[in-house]
Amino acid sequence: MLFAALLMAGSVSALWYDQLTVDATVDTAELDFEFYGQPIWLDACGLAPGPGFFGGWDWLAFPPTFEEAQSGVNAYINGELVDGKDVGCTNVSLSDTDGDGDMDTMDIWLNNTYPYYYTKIDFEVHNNGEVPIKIWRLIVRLDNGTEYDFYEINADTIEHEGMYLDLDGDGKYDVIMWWGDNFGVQLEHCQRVDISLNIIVLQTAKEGMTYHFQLQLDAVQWNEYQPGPIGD
Ligand SMILES: [Ca+2]
Ligand SMILES: [Ca+2]
Ligand SMILES: [Ca+2]
Ligand SMILES: [Ca+2]
Repeated sequence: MLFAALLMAGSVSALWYDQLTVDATVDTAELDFEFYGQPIWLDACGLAPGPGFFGGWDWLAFPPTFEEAQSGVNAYINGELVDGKDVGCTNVSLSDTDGDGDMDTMDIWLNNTYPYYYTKIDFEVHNNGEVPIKIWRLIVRLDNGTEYDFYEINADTIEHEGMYLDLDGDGKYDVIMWWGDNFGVQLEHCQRVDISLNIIVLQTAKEGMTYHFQLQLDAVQWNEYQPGPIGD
């Protein structure tokens, strides 16, 4: 009985579950989605020094105090420019980790950054499968293998208070990140949705470091959506 139940659970999960990275065996023809096109981000590495969106001068923003974060106040993200300072830069790259021809994983590098360094990444998610989907989970994966899962039920953490991440595992937070609210949004076949991330480097980060982390999105068939973990 137990064995049969497990088998059933396995096949059910294969139906509603497209884990965007790693395991091609859970990918189905019916449910598929991808990072669409090219992300756009501030202070791309390689830009010539200069102001604005097309220049390499660094951007600054100030994270909220702990009390402000608790009450849901976002950072003072006002895109202030450092006066002609071009020290750090941001790199973003998409990859197709399961070889099915669509981009499923985003890598983010913060190069030579320092406290209050600010960057913003805009990207699109596209339903290239056949069934309507909902974005269910965001996974943040660090170089040391640590993974953080976020769902609609804990969306406050990353939509308002901000997600604090210790990227190098030294026990001190390095960045705080905010994420636009797109959990549970239904995407029909061929539809796309815009998502943006704001990242601020914290005072407890090391200067001169390259910080790297990875983002992965999971979506489920629209009628299987739940605002938290499914089947655990
Ligand atoms: Ca895919
Ligand atoms: Ca720069
Ligand atoms: Ca892929
Ligand atoms: Ca750290």
